[in-house]
Amino acid sequence: MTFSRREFLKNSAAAVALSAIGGPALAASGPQTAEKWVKGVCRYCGTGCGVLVGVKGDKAVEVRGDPNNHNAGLLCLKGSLLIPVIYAEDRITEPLIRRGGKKSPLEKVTWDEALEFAASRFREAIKSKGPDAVAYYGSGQALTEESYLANKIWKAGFRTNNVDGNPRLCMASAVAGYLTTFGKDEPMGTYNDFDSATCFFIIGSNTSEAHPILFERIAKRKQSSPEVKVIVADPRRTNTSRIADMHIFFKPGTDLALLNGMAHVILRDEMDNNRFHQRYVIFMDNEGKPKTFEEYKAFLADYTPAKVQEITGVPADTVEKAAKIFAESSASLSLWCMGINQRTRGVWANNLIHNLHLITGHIGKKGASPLSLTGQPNACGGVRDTGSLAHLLPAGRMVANEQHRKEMEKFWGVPEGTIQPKMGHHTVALFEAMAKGDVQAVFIHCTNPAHTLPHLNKHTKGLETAFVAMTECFMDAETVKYADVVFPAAFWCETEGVYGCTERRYALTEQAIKPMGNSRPVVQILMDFAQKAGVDPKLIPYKNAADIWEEWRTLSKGSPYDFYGITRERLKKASGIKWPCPTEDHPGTNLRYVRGEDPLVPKDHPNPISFYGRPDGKVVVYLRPHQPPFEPADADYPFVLTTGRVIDHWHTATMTGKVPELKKAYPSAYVEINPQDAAKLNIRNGDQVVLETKRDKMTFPARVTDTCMPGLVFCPFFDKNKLVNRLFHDATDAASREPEYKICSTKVYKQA
Ligand code: MGD
Ligand code: MGD
Ligand code: SF4
Repeated sequence: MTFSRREFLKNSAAAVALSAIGGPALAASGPQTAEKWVKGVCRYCGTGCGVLVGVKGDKAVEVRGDPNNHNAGLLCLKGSLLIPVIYAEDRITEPLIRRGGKKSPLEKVTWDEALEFAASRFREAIKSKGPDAVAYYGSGQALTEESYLANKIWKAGFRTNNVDGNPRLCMASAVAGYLTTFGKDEPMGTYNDFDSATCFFIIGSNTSEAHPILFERIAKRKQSSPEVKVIVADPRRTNTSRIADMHIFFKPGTDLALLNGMAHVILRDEMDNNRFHQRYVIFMDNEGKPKTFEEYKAFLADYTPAKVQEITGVPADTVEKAAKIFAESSASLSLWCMGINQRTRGVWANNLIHNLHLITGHIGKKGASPLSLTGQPNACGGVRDTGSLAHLLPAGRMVANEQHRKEMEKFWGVPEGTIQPKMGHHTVALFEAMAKGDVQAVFIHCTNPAHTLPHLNKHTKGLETAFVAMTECFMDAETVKYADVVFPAAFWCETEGVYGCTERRYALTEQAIKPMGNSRPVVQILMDFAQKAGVDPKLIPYKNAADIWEEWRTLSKGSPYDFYGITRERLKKASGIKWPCPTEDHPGTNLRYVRGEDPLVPKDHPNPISFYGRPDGKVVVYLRPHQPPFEPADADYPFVLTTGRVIDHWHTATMTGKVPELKKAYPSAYVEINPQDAAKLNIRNGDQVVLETKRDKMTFPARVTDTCMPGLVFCPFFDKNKLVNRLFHDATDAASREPEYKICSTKVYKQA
């Protein structure tokens, strides 16, 4: 769809107006027509707001915020407008197959035929090329029971570790960051910390648009306590900055220098917490070699504020001030998201945020924590905790660790040696392997890779080449174009299952209404498919999702992820419980690793904090130098292109695009460009502007705004008619393999 300049300007105004009411937060309200209310979790972001679904007859009619969950009854606009998504016209309600290959039309068939069609192709692939010829590509939006089950079917049933998913595009750097610093994934803090923090250090997160209800809580805290300081570090002046005391504008991709610069100032001015780091911290270089505190200080000598100014463009005195506010506040809370994770040095950037907390002791007490914001509603609980990635096994275990494999083989009742010692393909490698024919059949669940993978021109070849079976609810998802089989999935409150959000909170969505048409719950689809594909039925002995939860809860017992006390019955009553929670009478944990709070720390432990994630009980401060992004701007491609979200759309807009209020706010993609750059290039608001990268070129209408710093342009990625990922490279972080969606170089010019 193309818009005239006039229409574009009109719609931009609508977007601003709607966002002004939609974010921060709304208490969802509407006509009280519901006959009953069923408890659940919002379908969208990793904030994990509790909802109540109002049901009348056999229909869902209304969504409200759950007053008993952390969101205290509030929902943002898209959360409160979930009902029209359920009843969207393009819901897929029958199984579909393409009999004659990728170019043939999708035809309605019976469940049996669709399942057999997919299963036979998986059997053939395994027979001809072995278990690694098949793969599962999942999602941080899948229910926990679905991800746990798929992980078991593929790793223990098919015997391949080719299990990955969109959390690789999202949280992988945060996972590797926590693992390297603390020895175990998942944060130690919770949203309760928002109510005690006196400094919010928000870096690479547009909290106001991507986690609106959390932003609302920060804004309230600041309003009620004038001593609270908010620092926002972002190369864009987003809506989040409007409550900031200090906005640190810096060149994209230079965070490592900024963070080291802040650490330099903290140590130079002796604002560190010597007692804390002497007791709990060890220092290491990139090769894992131990270093002394003195060596760390010497390493930081390269990051004087003046030097940091040269690298980042941040005035030296701003670096000084930010370091001082962070160190001297009574409780500093860091929040970060994709501006940090989606980077070729995303893991290092995570480590350097942890460093600030570990040298100052801003950790393990109320309000003080490095709290990585999770994007999807169940990336934490469903994928990270269940270990549904190519290198992981459940509850913090690793594929490469023989002992961990043996533990899982014993628990799953399969012979020793069943789980392969070699890691599976991470996402980018998986789609490359599909294009080469090494992976011949893939099962895609609850994600839309044909829209969201980086370097789309390259990676859609994988979808064109491999046999693709997928679950989906909506016909307009781009990946459906490449599907050989589409299994119609029950949507959100048409089925039941657990989500685990940013703060280690597990919460149950209960089934409120029947699945639409012939669609089915995905645990049922996975079990039927696996049986037909030849997986031993003993591996899948479940009647329903509750049985799977029971197994997973039991598996967590005694592990550092212990949530054995979170039974299905408790989840039905409570609006979420935070693990660790080892017994049924345990209320859940706010401050992980803290004696007297975390049940996994013995009450008589000699230290107030026990970092039990690592065998030596210590945490690591890393000496990580600044490194530039993969593709910085240069003379030929002089701008940096960055991509991200808008408040009213969820990723590929297959859901939010169905809601008129949301669609009207953001009907199509655009490019934000700084007024100085626009003036130089003679670009006016609404003009068609070409972005040309080394991969492709595309045209977008311009929004001339000082949101972006000069030299930077921003495009949202929700619009299927303007697949901005065609412009991107697919360079990944060396450790986490997360792509650098935040930075590529581009030419910018007005369309002739
Ligand atoms: P993004 O828009 O991807 O959102 O949530 P966020 O990460 O908050 O990017 C965050 C910020 O990174 C942007 O403001 C951008 O300017 C900044 N940035 C770009 N380059 C750099 C850099 O070099 N350094 C730093 N420090 N910052 C940089 C993402 C989160 O949102 C995720 S992961 C998901 S899966 C969810 N998706 C989602 C959605 O699709 N729509 C809405 N409305 N909310 C969502 N919530 C979740
Ligand atoms: P979604 O739109 O969330 O995007 O990328 P995707 O996961 O690919 O896809 C979810 C799909 O599941 C949709 O097609 C939806 O219709 C379908 N669906 C919805 N509900 C259900 C359900 O109940 N069951 C089933 N089976 N299907 C359902 C997200 C990904 O994008 C992420 S997480 C990140 S962090 C990356 N961010 C990012 C970025 O910042 N910039 C750029 N340029 N690209 C990015 N790509 C990544
Ligand atoms: Fe849903 Fe996130 Fe909005 Fe909460 S903040 S209502 S979880 S989209």
